Amino acid sequence: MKTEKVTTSHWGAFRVITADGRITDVKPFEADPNPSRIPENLPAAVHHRTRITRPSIRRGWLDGGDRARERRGSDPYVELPWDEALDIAAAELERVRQTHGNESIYGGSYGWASAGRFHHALGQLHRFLNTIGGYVFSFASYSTATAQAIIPHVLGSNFLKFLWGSQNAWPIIAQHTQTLVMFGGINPKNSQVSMGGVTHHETETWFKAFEKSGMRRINISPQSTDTPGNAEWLAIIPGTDTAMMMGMAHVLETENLADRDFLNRCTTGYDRFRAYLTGETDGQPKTPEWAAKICGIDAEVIRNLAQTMATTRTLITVAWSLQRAQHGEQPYWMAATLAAMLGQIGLAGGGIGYGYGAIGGVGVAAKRLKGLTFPQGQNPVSNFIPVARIADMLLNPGSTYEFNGQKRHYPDIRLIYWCGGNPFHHHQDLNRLDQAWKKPETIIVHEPWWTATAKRADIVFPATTSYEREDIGRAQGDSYLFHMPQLIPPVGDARDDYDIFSELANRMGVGDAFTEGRDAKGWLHHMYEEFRQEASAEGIDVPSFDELCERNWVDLPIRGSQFAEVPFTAFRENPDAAPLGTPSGRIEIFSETIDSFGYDDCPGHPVWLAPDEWLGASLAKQFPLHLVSPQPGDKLHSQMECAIADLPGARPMPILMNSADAQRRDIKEGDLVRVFNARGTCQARARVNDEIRPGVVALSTGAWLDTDADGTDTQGNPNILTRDLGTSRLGQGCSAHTTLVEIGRWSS
Ligand SMILES: Nc1nc2c(c(=O)[nH]1)N[C@H]1C(S)=C(S)[C@@H](COP(=O)(O)OP(=O)(O)OC[C@H]3O[C@@H](n4cnc5c(=O)[nH]c(N)nc54)[C@H](O)[C@@H]3O)O[C@H]1N2
Ligand SMILES: Nc1nc2c(c(=O)[nH]1)N[C@H]1C(S)=C(S)[C@@H](COP(=O)(O)OP(=O)(O)OC[C@H]3O[C@@H](n4cnc5c(=O)[nH]c(N)nc54)[C@H](O)[C@@H]3O)O[C@H]1N2
Ligand SMILES: [Mo]
Repeated sequence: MKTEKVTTSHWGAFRVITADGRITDVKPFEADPNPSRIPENLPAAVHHRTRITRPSIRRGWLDGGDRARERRGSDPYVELPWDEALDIAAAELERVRQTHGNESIYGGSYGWASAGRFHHALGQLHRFLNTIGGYVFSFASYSTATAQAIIPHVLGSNFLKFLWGSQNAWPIIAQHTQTLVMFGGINPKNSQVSMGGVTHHETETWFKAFEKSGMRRINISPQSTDTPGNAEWLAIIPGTDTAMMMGMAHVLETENLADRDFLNRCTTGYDRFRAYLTGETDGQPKTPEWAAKICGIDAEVIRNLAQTMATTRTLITVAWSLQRAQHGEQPYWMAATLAAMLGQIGLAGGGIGYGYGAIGGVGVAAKRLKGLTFPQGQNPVSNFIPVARIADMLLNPGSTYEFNGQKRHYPDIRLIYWCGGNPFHHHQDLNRLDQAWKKPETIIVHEPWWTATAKRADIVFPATTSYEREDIGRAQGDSYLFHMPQLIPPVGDARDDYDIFSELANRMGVGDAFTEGRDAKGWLHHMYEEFRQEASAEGIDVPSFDELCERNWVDLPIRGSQFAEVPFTAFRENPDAAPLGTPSGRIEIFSETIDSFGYDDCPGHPVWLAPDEWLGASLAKQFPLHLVSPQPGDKLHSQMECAIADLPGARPMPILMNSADAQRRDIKEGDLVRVFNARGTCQARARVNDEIRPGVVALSTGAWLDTDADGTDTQGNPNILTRDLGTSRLGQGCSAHTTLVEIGRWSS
């Protein structure tokens, strides 16, 4: 029987055609003006030979003893019936809890999993682990950990709240912004995606409108393609944006273009910063000429741009990528400082914005509605790690480290439980993670596919995908509400994460506490009714659950220019009456709090700190190319990679390099190349053009790590090369973009 239904995922809604229990085709969703092509790989991916079909336990782990931990990644698996595998997992969880306590279980389980409000893998895992006594959790995300640490000190707001609530919306930018200065660009390739979905893909439409209206758009990025249309391109050296911003700040300060009134009324600590900017404190004025030598952009260009910014309505935007780098706190802090000096924060279309384009929901004018959450309960364990410090934690149990003013200790992890993420895709320096991964006694993973992570687990449970179960779809900044019907039966013996956890909870004597007597359908009704009531209290009518199921989707009246607000207006008008959440109530250009931490890698005001790896480092003599590793345009991270990897010539991944760099190495378009540094090696396929700055190469994330006998990754996963280093003691975010490499033609 053939069916056609709409469903949604992180990349938006699409139609799914099924026949005889299989997904046979997908079609765009008619209400989306610019649908993503990501779902085109779905029919091949869902039924792919790499699906995990049965519960599987690693042979060496079953053998007992030290469980042959060094064989993780190379050991065969034994398939077991569900009941037996669940008994084993429940007994092992109980053993670890009893012997080592719940602080020995790591359940951070970072990852995007799938959309859908109930079957969200991480939420399911966290509720389960809370029910059995807690777990060590992870703080923040690979996406924005550094911003989440620095922004509250500077702008006084939780970064995620800032993201959704304190940014100029697209219609306001279109109407008021004259100069749009984009550090790291605004890339529609990225705004294809948003957590939980984005139904209207509209970034490119807005950019067409900006172009038409004559808005000046400046893409400051190593890649010209980081902004749509014909924006001006300033091809900056990666990792040096802070220096460029300081060069601009110097112009504002010395040419009397800084808004003194705004600085006096709305900020604190400008004097301390100015002494650094002008060189009073360190003898080095941060002139455009000084900046030019670091960032590779002409001093005159920096000067002219600063002057333009001071005399036109200017919005400075910063991509998230800039803070996924060593000292990633600095460009975020410095951009806010530069915007404060321009004095346009709180004016329509002016000021500062973070993450436009990074995900689709940012900048969308919509009413934010709460709800549709699956309750996770309370975690009795208080210890956590900053999310990207996982290998440090596993390698150094009991040791201390610093994080945002705290001295903390790493727990001694005996069991890792991962559900809904792929650390052997996403973590930096995968050879180091591989070593760290050998430490715990047991690793349990739920996955639909045999990813590199599943292949390194001890107990592997096959999970359904969102097409194999019923759910509800809704995302922040999106006005659509979806019933996500079950489209096909589970592939193989896969089960829903919820069912797996319910079974484990039953075996551990906490079944009722976990399920509260509800099956999946019961939870969907329960969560939906709560949401419906909350929406109703906000004056929004939401259909009954049965009606939603019938209609498949509804467009709620919560999107449009009428929901666009200019952020910071009340603060700007009267900062005493509407203070920010910082200690001073003002924008903190100097932070007494951060200063009191005494971190030389993140002192009391923004500073230029050269990263360990950048084109100006001595290491660049040996590894002369700066590797940036952006998100892939044709998929979400490593999801559905199996289907793409099957396409002829698709793997290893393409690496983009400038023609001058290629010529020097005798590399031509399409050549197989070796990308390497002291941490690792991968293969890649050369893509040669001048859309990238000389000296910089770009290899997107998302390949499924697959190493040969020499340890070379044959697929092209950049994380075999990246550095596993906290951004600073403040943020401890990931530093993926701080990586030098060399490239040569593949010769064997
Ligand atoms: N070098 C470099 N590395 C990076 C980045 C970078 O810029 N450069 N970016 C980082 C960032 S920002 C991020 S967000 C991460 C992304 O890294 P991840 O979020 O880990 O990547 P995904 O591929 O989305 O992993 C999600 C996994 O969940 C599985 N899954 C899907 N649905 C379900 C389900 O219902 N149940 C279960 N149990 N599993 C499910 C998928 O099959 C997939 O394996 O990568 C980070 N890594
Ligand atoms: N299609 C698709 N979209 C996605 C995702 C996906 O996997 N696929 N993932 C989503 C997720 S989880 C996230 S966190 C966001 C990430 O959103 P971002 O972090 O904004 O995006 P990236 O693609 O990592 O990087 C954007 C660009 O930054 C530039 N860049 C790198 N280093 C520097 C630097 O030092 N200075 C400057 N000026 N530019 C630099 C690179 O040229 C790169 O192309 O994307 C989201 N959107
Ligand atoms: Mo992310």
